[in-house]
Amino acid sequence: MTVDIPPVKQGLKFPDSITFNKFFKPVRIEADVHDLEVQGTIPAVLQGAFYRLGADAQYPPHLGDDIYLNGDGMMTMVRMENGHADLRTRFIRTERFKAERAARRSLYGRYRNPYTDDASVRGKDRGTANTSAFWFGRKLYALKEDNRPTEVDPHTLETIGKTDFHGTLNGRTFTAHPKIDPISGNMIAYAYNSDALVSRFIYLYEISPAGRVLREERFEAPYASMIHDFLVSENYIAFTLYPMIADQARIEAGGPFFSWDPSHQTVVAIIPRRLGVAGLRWYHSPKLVMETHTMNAWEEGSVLHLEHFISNSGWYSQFPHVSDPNPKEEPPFGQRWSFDLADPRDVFTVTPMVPHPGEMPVVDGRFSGQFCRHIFFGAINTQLGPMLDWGPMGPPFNCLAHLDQSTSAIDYYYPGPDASTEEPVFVPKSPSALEGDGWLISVIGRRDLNRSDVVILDSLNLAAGPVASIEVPFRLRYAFHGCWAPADELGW
Ligand code: V55
Ligand code: FE
Repeated sequence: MTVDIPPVKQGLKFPDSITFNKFFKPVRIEADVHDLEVQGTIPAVLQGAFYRLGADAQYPPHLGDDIYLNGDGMMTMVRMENGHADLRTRFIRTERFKAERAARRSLYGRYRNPYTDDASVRGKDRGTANTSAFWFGRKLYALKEDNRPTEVDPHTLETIGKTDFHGTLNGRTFTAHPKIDPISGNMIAYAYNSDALVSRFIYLYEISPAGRVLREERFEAPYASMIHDFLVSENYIAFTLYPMIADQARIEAGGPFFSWDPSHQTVVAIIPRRLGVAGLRWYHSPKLVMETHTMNAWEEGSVLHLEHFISNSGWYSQFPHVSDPNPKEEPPFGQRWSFDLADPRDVFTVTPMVPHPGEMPVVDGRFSGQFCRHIFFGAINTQLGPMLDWGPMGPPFNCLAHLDQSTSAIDYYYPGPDASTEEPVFVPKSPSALEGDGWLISVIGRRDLNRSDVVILDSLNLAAGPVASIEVPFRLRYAFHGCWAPADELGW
């Protein structure tokens, strides 16, 4: 009698590419570590949880290689209680995650391109829920701009599921960068590619803390492009649109979802919040640039100031140039764009804010939409130390920075020559603390130790170094955006 022994399948292996090797190799650990080691003292006001969301990868891509942005959502929680810190990490259980886990391999193809998927998942939801952990209305969301928000249990990090805000959200997508209006408490949000895989319509939403869409409007952009972030002041909403173009024919041919097409212009849409899209005005940037992330918008008389990070090139580490096979990616710099709305002309002024590359900014959310004196961000300052090895999204930050707009002085936290910083999350020191006086939480990637620290810094004295450094006993894969949820809102 003979027995059929099935052949041994090839072992699972991630490619040795910039997305998947060295310090950016997928981590995939779903951890529960109680009482992390803490150096220093966690401030007493930090009772609650720090969340961050990024892209990990459950399986090597079946198409060979991939971009970093296409990974599976992985949430980190550091729960802080009376100076103690507990860690939890969980993959978001998207339809994609569940289908690939069941198949024990990658089934979904390129970033936002359903034409590259395995036949077994054709037509299935392909969201990755990997960009932003967002706390609003006592709920925790995992956001990715190509899909609806995914609700996550803030205690267990279990995936609850996608939300349509009690049936009030019509679109199929939702931004990863909503803003909370500190005056009304409502969320101001938008969606693009919401009514089709590729669309020129942009939808605006205002959502109550009870989780209901109160207002929806739409307007048409001159082209269908990536719209990753936007700006909200007390009375205006603004979008910087740049030609990271989505091309339906190229997508259907299995190509990249976006590519940088310099035949289009960078434009700004300014929308008065009360009047809505009926009052929309378009401005044309004389320079072809890309907005990466926004800091803040505020008004001074008839002038609207938009503060954001701006790059003079496309984002070639993720998406190609339409014709140049070897384009040079430029780093983002902080700029203030000022629009005198009393002037009927299509003009604005540009003022540089930061003398070196920076990104991933945050302001004190209690004051967003008004002038914020203090701006915090990740930066590359080669006067502090060397550049780190290029990662899958370009050169990593080597410091955290605090720009004081009243003096133009910049204060830095430099974590050492083999360490990178991530987006800082801001928590005020008390409800009555002055604007910008808080604690910054950031994750430090320590290449020399192949692990991560969660650091807590005095926002107004970064140079003093962390007041607390929480040791994570393994490496957290570089993530995108995080938030803080206070214990009283969490119901702890
Ligand atoms: C960005 C990030 C994304 C994405 C599109 O930072 C743009 C920009 C993490 O995913 O899908
Ligand atoms: Fe972002």
